[in-house]
Amino acid sequence: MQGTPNANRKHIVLLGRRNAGKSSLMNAIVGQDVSIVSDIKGTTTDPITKPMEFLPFGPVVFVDTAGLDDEGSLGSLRVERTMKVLERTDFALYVMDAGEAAGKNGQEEFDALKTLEASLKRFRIPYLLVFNKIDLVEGNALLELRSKYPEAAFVTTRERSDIHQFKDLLLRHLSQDESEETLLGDLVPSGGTVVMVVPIDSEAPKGRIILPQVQLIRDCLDHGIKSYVVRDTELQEALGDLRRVDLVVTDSQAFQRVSQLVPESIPLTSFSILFARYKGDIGAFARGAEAVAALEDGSRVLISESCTHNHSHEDIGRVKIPKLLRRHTGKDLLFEFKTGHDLPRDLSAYDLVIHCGSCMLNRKTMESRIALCEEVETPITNYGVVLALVTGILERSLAVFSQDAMHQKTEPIV
Ligand SMILES: Nc1nc2c(ncn2[C@@H]2O[C@H](COP(=O)(O)OP(=O)(O)OP(=O)(O)O)[C@@H](O)[C@H]2O)c(=O)[nH]1
Ligand code: SF4
Ligand SMILES: [Mg+2]
Repeated sequence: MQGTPNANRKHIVLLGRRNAGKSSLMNAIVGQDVSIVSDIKGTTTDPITKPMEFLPFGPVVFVDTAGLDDEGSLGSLRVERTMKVLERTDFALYVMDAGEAAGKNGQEEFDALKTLEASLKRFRIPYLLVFNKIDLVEGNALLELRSKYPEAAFVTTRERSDIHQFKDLLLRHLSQDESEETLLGDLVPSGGTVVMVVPIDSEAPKGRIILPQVQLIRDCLDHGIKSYVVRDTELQEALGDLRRVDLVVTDSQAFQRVSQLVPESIPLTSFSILFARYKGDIGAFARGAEAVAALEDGSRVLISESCTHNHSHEDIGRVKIPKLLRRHTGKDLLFEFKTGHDLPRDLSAYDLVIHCGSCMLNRKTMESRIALCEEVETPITNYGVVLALVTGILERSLAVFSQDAMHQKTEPIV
């Protein structure tokens, strides 16, 4: 799992006020000095990431952040950076100095947590309150804290045994919050059969198949699903060979050709639709696609692309989608483009947001972005779904998801 990209790792973020011991705790958890520790407030200035295998849970990335109470103009920029990290946070550790919490200004500590709670709620981030530096608190005051916050963790980064126990507790929390994420393990029963169609044309990279296809094969193996990989030219023969096929997944470019070969009784979808569901919320994206019909002359459409360097996508976002959407709607649409990590602040100014496939982002980031759009009632969809819409294949490629699965990925189709 060494090569697991950060986009596929659970992001566990350490938050709290300056000097609470966030960096000390991160170093203790990962067993390395990755983040600088000092008694000077504001030592950590930028988010520090450390990917690791957190067994038996799996691949995670820990993120240490700057203190939330940082001051001055530079300080508030740092706080802004920390808050930005929330967008991609799957689980937060809120670190509080137990000595401060039990002291005469303790209320300040809890007020700071209360302020942050609104943001944690907004992005639906579960969190664990961690009282650190318990070695500095005398017995009775510590007992009082423990009885007031029975769900919290109590540690000192000075004690190795505390950290071991803390890691076990964290693992239990992570496993609790874990809903299984799968590309198609919930669509096809174990023992079922999937045929993948991978055209080998001039666009296919020489000598290999691309990562989404590899990931789908792995997902089938994980779920005991038999997968067959064929070119479009051998598809008909393959369908004849197999007694039963539960699902056909094709490259979108070949969808129309493939849909003529696959009988209506066999569900058919595309790699990009499966990934739109895996990396976001296919129900929200499908609703976003419905909003295309309501676009008018002068409607503002934001095209959001996460990487600034990906030239092969430039054509899709900047040229192909605007051209196809103008033709599909017959309207004079106004397109704006945004590349990079942030969405514009005022999303209510747009009639539709079309996001890239977000392969370099974790699922949480897309969920946060969808939530931000929903807050201001701006529909959001993605490249794969829009391309399926304008080429007339959306309906069939979504039919594999039952109504329930459009909102929650649970219902098997067979
Ligand atoms: N007594 C005691 N001191 C601790 C403990 N954990 C951390 N410290 C000390 O607290 C100070 C601050 O620790 P850091 O880990 O740098 O705190 P931080 O939250 O990362 O601080 P910033 O990066 O400034 O926001 C350092 O002097 C640490 O040695 C602990 O469990 N007990
Ligand atoms: S689809 Fe992936 S590679 Fe392309 S811009 Fe989005 S995140 Fe980057
Ligand atoms: Mg620090």
